[in-house]
Amino acid sequence: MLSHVIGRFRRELHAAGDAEDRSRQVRHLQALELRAHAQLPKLSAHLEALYGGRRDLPAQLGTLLELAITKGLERPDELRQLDAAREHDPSWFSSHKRIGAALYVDRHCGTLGKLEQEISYLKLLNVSMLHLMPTVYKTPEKNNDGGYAISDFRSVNPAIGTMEELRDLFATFRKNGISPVMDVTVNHVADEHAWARAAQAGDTEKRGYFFALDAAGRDAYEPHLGRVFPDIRRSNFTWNDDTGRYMWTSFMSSQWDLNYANPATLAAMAGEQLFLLNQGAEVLRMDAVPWLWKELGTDCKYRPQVQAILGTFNALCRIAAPGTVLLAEAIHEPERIKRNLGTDRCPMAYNTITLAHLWDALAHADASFMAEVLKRHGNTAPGTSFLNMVRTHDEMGFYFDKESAAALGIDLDTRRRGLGEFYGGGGTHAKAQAFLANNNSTHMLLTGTTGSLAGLEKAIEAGDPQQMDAAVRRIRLLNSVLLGLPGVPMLNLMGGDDRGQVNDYSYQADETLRTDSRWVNRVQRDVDFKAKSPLEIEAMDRVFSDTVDLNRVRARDMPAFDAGPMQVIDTGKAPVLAFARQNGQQEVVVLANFSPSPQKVDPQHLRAHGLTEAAIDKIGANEGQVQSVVAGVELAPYQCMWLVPADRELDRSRILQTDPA
Ligand code: OTU
Repeated sequence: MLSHVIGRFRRELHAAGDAEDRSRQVRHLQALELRAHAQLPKLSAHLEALYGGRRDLPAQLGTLLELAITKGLERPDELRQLDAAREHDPSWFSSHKRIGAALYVDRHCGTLGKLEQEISYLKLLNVSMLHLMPTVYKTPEKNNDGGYAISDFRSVNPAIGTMEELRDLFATFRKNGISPVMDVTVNHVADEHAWARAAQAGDTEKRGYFFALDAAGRDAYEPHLGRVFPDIRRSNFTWNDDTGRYMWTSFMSSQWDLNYANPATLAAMAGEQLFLLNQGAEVLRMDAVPWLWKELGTDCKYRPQVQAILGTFNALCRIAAPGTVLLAEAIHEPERIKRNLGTDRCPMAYNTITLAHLWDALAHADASFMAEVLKRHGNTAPGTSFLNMVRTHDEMGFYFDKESAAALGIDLDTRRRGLGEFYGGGGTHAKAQAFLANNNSTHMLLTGTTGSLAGLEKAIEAGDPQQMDAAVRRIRLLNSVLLGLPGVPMLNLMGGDDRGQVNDYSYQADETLRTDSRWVNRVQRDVDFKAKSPLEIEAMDRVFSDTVDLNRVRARDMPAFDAGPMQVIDTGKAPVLAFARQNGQQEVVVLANFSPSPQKVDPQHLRAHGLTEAAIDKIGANEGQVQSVVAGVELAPYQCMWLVPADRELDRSRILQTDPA
């Protein structure tokens, strides 16, 4: 099959273009053939899992190979060079120098042109991976789910810029070592997408990309399905007059689920992904992956075929654009999100452990649950990486590992109800909004920015410097742990986390947004100090300075935070999370006090990790100061330390001095 496909391309190339271009393309075709040959066994296995038994399976394989080769030949030279460089650096996306961030262009600075002027800001934060939220695409005017109802992956929202400006911005990012991340809503497209419009106009081929059910079909599936937005959506299906059918809409009514039982859908979506990669996107965020395969009588989530779909997308990217990576987005229990994570699926995946446990440990002043989960799920296989966040643009997802909870005798419903009360009940430093009374479990889902959840909003309202200080320390603690865990840390600029921005309640006055409280943590960037109290300005300054400092130390001084394992350390102190990281160059012990009281860590727990006599806290107030650990380590309230053995570190820092960063 492959040689047939390649042969056709070779013949076409020999008949086209000038001699120099022809030899360049023929050489690249050879590289593409080698990559395709390497991916063929996996690609064939994935298609067998999806479409085994279909007589046209070989033809489907041929279609996908042709797609990958075509897009590979279209790939610009500069991106081919990036591919070549990264084929020898497979962990390009997961080194300690990798720090991510995510923002809404419209809410952060307005346009792509203005974002280009923020390169120095991003470099000050040591951001080297930037997710442009999907409002950057052409989407329906209303009911577009914050950009996650995409009408055209090949058009930019005209209010934000043009596709040409986006390509130019990606090139500027590349020159500055920033990898662009773009969303691909692999589960659905907007009802205004060309495929949906064609289906509505009677195109039966495009209608086959979707689920267009009669009432009986809808009633057969519905009873087994959960509902993502139970308070906003009464059903997983939406009647459409033009198709005369109920369209499958797991999310908002404008988001039509795609039908991957139809191989044409798979090929079409793969084409959109390879298009985006050839514009210069380097990471594709595969949205809502659990929902990708529907099976009657099931809840249609995490079906085994999902991995085959992701594996197919990954194989095609490895052929056409090997210097890129797929990121699986799913917010569920660690065991389930790790099913999407693999070098033959998505090498990166959202990490729900940080999203749930950083806040759980803070609420309980107790990190033992987090430690238990990290022991089981904190590490990922070689060649893969978590994306670690304190918060995202969505609701807080308290998805906990059941085994770890059982091991500690934790009742999860009680735990979740307690967190709902702590963060949303109004009786603590936190200020969160209810998102939905989630009918799938007994806990209320919550929304809120890091600043408001950590206590900044209430401290500023109260004009209370002590509360403000505690809130700033909590935010520093969360970020210090995030930056030290295995994975790529993602700074949530969508919620203003670089500057401790608090909840933005303006959505409540917007008819089209007011039922979706996730908008409370999707803030308009607010750096207008005129309207702020001195206390709020001081808080923003401290959070920003902490963020800059922590990111700089990680990116510059912490090779032990490269992709690689962590080892949880039992210190006997429940409020303290302790773990060791090491690679050939450096050994680090991270100690994090999640309580408002000082905690002392006994030296016996440190010796096994190289900390016997003296240590340097790389994020200490006096960076580089040597401190004795013979008598143990004292942690102030909410303090985190990155401890390295002083003797080895001093040697290393001498090397650093001769080797300009
Ligand atoms: C994802 O949602 C996006 O992050 C949300 O912003 C979108 O609304 C949604 O997909 C549809 O595109 O984990 O895997 O609970 O937070 O569905 C899907 C609601 C997700 C979303 C959740 C999330």
